Amino acid sequence: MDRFDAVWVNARLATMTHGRPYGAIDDGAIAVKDGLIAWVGPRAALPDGGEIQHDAGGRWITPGLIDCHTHLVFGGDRAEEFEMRLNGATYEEIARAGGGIASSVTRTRAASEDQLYQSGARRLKALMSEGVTTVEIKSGYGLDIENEAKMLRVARRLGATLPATVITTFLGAHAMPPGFEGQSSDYIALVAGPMMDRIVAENLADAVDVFAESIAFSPEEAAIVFEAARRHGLPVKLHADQLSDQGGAALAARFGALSAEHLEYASEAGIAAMGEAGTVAVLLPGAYYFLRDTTMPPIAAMRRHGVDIAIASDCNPGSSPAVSLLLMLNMACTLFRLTPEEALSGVTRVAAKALGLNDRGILETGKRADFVLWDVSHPAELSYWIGAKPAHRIVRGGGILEMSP
Ligand code: DI6
Ligand code: FE
Repeated sequence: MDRFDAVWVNARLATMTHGRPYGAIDDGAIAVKDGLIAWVGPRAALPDGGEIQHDAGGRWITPGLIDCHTHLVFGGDRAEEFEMRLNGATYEEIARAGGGIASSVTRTRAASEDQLYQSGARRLKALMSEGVTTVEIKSGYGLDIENEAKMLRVARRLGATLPATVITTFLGAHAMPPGFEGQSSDYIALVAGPMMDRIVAENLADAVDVFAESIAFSPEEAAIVFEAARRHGLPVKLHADQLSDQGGAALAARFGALSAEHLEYASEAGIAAMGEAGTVAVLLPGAYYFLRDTTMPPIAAMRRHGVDIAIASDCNPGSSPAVSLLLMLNMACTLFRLTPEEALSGVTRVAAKALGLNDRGILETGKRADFVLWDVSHPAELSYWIGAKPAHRIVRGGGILEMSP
């Protein structure tokens, strides 16, 4: 029996492990067996045993990219609200007037499962064409039992039919649905009770998320949903302090959340608590950009308190209609002043941590053989170009993807 199924040689590896910048190995090799990395290191030390040899042509190889925060399953779009905002309305005003998330809820409820699958697949394929091999998808535009289950079934089907790992997150507490005006405690009881029971019974969610915000739910309401998630053994995450300081970062930390997202208005104390808890900060520069926010997330505090930073697209119809994770790397650097190395860690090693996955995100023996060959001469180019398509070949579970560009 061959020791390896295939060996990739003549590569420069950005392993994204600690130590050297990018965990770089100059003249590197990766051996694959049964979908996993069986060996990785300098080519000169590569043991014998590769049946098929692939020449990477001196290209850089990174782990497959991970988009750890998206809402890419939804009906319709919100281009008309984009126009309203350009004519002077704010995101919050549109939301309070019954638009915003609620208008996507109407369109998502009206869409069939096949329609949602088709439009979601288009967006997922756009992400994948840039080297994304793992993506998280949230519910949150159904907001009743049937439609939340429908969205999550579509997300599961995307993962089952397309060559990407899909992690699903139940975000029933995304906004108040029509019919529950002024009865948020009733709606939260539904989300934390029958809705979550059904989602769990059908194994539709890998995690639970809440939008804690003045236009959504209070920290106390988020805590009720988190308690229910805990009873079901599901990890939690939180849309925290995006538009105002709600104490979301500290709440996420208190529940040992995998991640807290957005965080533009998070306090230093909240960030410190996240550092203590090991909760990842997921930054979403697409939403910051698209809503023309001017309050930066407290990056310096995150660095000071040892909070790991991930970057994601937040792909959604209202605040970040983004289907390019590489553009988010560029924005993380230009808008948030992250270094290109921090940005790349944020869509590989740290993004895996934000999803609770320890089988991917770095090039290391035993991890999944998900990696990308790039037509770049330095990994910083992945953050530098705008609109380039530098992915040369995408390998997932050891196999070359046919859709490789
Ligand atoms: N924060 C966001 O940026 C998205 N969801 C959330 O909780 C926006 C969702 C939308 O506007 O449709
Ligand atoms: Fe989001």
